[in-house]
Amino acid sequence: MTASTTTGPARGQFSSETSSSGQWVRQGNRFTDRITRDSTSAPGEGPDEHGRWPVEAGRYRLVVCLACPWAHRSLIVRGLLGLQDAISLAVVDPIRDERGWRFTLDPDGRDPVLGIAYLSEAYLFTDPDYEGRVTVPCIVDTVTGRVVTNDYPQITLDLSTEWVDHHRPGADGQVPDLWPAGERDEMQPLIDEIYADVNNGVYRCGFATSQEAYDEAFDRLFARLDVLEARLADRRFLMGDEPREVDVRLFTTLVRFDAAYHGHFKCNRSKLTEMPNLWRYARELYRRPGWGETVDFDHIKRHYYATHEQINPTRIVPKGPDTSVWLAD
Ligand SMILES: N[C@@H](CCC(=O)N[C@@H](CS)C(=O)NCC(=O)O)C(=O)O
Repeated sequence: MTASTTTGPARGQFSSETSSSGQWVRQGNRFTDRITRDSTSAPGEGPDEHGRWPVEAGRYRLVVCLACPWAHRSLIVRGLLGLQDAISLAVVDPIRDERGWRFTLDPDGRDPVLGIAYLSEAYLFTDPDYEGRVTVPCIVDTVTGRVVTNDYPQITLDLSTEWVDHHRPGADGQVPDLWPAGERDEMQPLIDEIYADVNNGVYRCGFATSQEAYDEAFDRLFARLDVLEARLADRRFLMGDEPREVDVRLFTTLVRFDAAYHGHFKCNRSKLTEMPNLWRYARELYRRPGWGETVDFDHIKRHYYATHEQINPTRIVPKGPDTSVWLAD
């Protein structure tokens, strides 16, 4: 008899996002406006009638937590496309308190541009009735103080397609095409599978509150990793010789795998270092300009182990694993 049939699903980490069978079901993204080239708003104005804000260098602030894989995507893409001068960056403390993400890494505990101490202030200013989780990444408008978007899959695509006039040679010394029109039809299904089974799959393992839900998420996760392991047997990156958007999305989960998901989320059939092609691939990305320099293992470990109280009530952060393997010969 399994744990869940004897005891029933436990209360979830986020009970409003836990199904009756103990599955983790992620909340939707509340703010889905976009910053686009075809916005009909003038500079300094808010969104047009279609929720499109004007592209303007220096106007918007990207808010990230360095521990968060969804936020990490936008940090990598912003750097690879050389958008650092066009879109400023705010980094929150990896540990949330009962009011959520805090700007405690900044002088006086306030974001110097937005002037707020908690990200929830921007969310509630934008929507006073908002009751969901306040999440990173998000883009905040520095003119009005409103949250434009926390729609993380769209944020990176828009950095590639809508901010082209502000692309500069990025970390790589070039402007990579992360979302080539001719590859999108092949890339999108891969992105969707990786999201369902890997990016979100590790959370479905970690936040499951029944044995069946965990088993199902675990099996799907490693089945998908096996498929990706096979795909990378004869490809340098997922689409070929150059990294693409899909590689950004897989990398941000892989780089957290051994440090957080293997132990904290019980994703422990194999370590990343035990899957040779995925390990070769992740390490190669890590060593490229604009990738490894965005990884903060201290923030990653402290965030996961010290934030999810129901999974790790002692909040003890493990000393291992040895992350020097990422750069070792
Ligand atoms: N926006 C998505 C994904 C982004 C996300 O989950 N970010 C996490 C950090 S990795 C977050 O901000 N969590 C805040 C919380 O759980 O209160 C969501 O709502 O689930």
